[in-house]
Amino acid sequence: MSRLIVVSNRVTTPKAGHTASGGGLAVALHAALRENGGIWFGWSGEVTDQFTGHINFQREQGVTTATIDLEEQDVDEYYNGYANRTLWPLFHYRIDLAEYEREFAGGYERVNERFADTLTPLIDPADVLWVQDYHLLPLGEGLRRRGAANRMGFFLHIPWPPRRLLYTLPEAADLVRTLFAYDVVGFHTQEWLSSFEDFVGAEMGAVIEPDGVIRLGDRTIRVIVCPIGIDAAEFVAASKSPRARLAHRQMRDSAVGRDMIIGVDRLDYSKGLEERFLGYERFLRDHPEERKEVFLLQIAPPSRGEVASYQKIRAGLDSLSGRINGAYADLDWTPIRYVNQGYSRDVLAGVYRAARIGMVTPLRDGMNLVAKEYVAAQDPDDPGVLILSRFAGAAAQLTEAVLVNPYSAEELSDAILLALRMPLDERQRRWRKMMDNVLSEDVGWWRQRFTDALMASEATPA
Ligand code: ADQ
Repeated sequence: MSRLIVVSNRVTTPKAGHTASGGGLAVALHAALRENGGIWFGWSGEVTDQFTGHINFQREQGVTTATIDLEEQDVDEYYNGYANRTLWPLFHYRIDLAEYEREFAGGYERVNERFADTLTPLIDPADVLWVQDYHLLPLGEGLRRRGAANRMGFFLHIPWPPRRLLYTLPEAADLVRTLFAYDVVGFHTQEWLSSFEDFVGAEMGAVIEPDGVIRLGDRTIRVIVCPIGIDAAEFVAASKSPRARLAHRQMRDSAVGRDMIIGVDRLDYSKGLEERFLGYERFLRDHPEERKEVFLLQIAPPSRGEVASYQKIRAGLDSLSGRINGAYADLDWTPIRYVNQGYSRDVLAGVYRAARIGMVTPLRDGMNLVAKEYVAAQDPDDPGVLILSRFAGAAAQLTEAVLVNPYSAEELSDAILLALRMPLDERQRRWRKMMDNVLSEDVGWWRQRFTDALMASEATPA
């Protein structure tokens, strides 16, 4: 069996009771790496004065992590710059927020070259490489230039934007061309994959063949739809843990008979938090009789605080939640409980279980794992209702959710009312179908599906 090398921007190790986001991904990748005696390569998260290319190896639970430190300028231009101020907004359809600075593009290229330089000596001819996400689009091309003839795959965790939006990026075609260095490229949904085909077909003259084969010049890649899941068994177990039970009881006690609506999201403009608050406000305004029967608990730990658009969204939410609470709160009732903290998975699972409604309403989301976690944590005898944005990748699988357009306050308000009134048998029927999907297409399934496609591909060396 070949050794697997996973590469991602950050290397994270799963720890019991951790609060870091992407925990499920870390667990899944660790499992794959353990099976194949693999390496996980990426940035340590640390900053150094002068980049040396020194690799820090660590071995934990059968997995080797190999990390490098970056310079401050790298972090500014590559991570806070090109990744989070250029590609992230653009790929989430927010060209109004995307910043196109040559410095950022230069820093992105430099760091991808640094990754390629330091990784190349670690690669054996039989290794299989799997590169993760938008931070490292051109890495495969850099490795090929240095002679790597290995099987290489790339997975994109965020949406692929429509052709006309992507074209606003000055170096779009050059950047997208680098993806043809891989053998397999994976997306969460058919929609993202189709947008990719549309771009490379219409703007770059690539030839789209049946079965996901795409040719560009002398390069051939395979594109696949490979939706990520959660570690469902672990999450179900977490929802029954003593900490989850305690959190569940505390939430129920503090709800004093009211129905809880839960939202859990990184504080990010793509998650539709302002629109969610406005939809909830609309519900309160239009249904005075329901007011004290519900409350919204929104958990949103701050992320990417060095980027101005994130400071802005944070300030916007502070003021919006304050305004709504100011307008509607009473001595014995606060309509929105807004919390900016991270919680352990056990506690989150208990909180999800206590919520009558899970509200997951991103404006755009590659997949959205919170939707799946909410489903996995429910009590089968008395499950809650998932309200899910049509614009999350998860909507392609969780078709039994109450699907909404997150831009419409009216639709959100209607969905809340529908969910509150939904009879038990309908809740159970919808939940069962969603749960079947969450259990069968879990994170292990995702990883297997991708690595199978990669192993079945012909390595197409440089
Ligand atoms: P994210 O944008 O981070 O991931 P998501 O898929 O929802 O979005 O995952 C967030 C994770 O963070 C979840 O596991 C959630 O439980 C956790 N989390 C959020 N708030 C938390 C809190 N307060 N405390 C503890 N944990 C918290 C990106 C893409 C997604 C895609 C994933 C995986 O944007 O679309 O689903 O990668 O591919």
